[in-house]
Amino acid sequence: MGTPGRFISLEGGEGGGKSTLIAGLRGALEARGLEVIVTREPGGTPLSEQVRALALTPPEGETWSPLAHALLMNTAREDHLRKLIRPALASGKWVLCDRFADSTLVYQAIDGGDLGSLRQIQDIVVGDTQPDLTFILDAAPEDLLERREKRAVSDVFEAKDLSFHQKVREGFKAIAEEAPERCVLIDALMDPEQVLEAALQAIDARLEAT
Ligand code: T5A
Repeated sequence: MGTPGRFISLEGGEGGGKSTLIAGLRGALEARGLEVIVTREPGGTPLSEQVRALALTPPEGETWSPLAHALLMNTAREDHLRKLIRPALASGKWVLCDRFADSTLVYQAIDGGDLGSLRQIQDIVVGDTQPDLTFILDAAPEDLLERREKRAVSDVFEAKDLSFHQKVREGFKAIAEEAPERCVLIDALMDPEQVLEAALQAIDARLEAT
């Protein structure tokens, strides 16, 4: 068997620039001759994309409990890992994933999910398939307001107020402090080119990317 690929997740609050960074990373890594898969959570496989719709845009007037939400995210994740992420890594591809398990620990805990239970579910679903590297795009939520508004996304989290987004920021920062060997905090207010440069530097410092 050849060398396995690398798994990189991108995290942070809404509108932080994850999709923009992923596009840049894909180009830069492909230019190095690497095979790159870009995917997202919740989603990434046909079944998980259906779960995404159910989780993020439930029928009007309906809401999920934090536990049910976490189970949905992890149901989607199990399918995504089994059908796309693990096979891609095993065949030597690099996987760039727009959000992964850290998002469940942050968002569903803020909504009231019990952190111990969330971690237990995550252990079962994710197992050893932890990202090799996680970029957390960080900025004060008020500084990202304009960007968020530009996107015209309307899902169950977009409607929340600034204090919710502040908790999201703190949640991701806490994860970065807990797992410094995996996580790299990037200032999301830098120019897209500078954000990409910071990410590539971290890849070069921490992973073999040649
Ligand atoms: N969720 C997800 C959970 O609750 N639990 C879970 O387990 C998981 C996996 C959807 C929601 O799902 C929740 C969390 C989320 O609320 P999502 O689809 O990732 O998650 O939605 P968003 O976080 O809202 O992601 P977006 O794709 O909408 O935003 P991005 O990717 O962070 O930002 P991006 O790149 O689209 O950029 C936004 C705007 O800013 C500009 C872009 O051009 C764009 O207009 N921009 C910049 N401008 C200036 N400088 C930069 N550096 C810029 N980078 C981007």
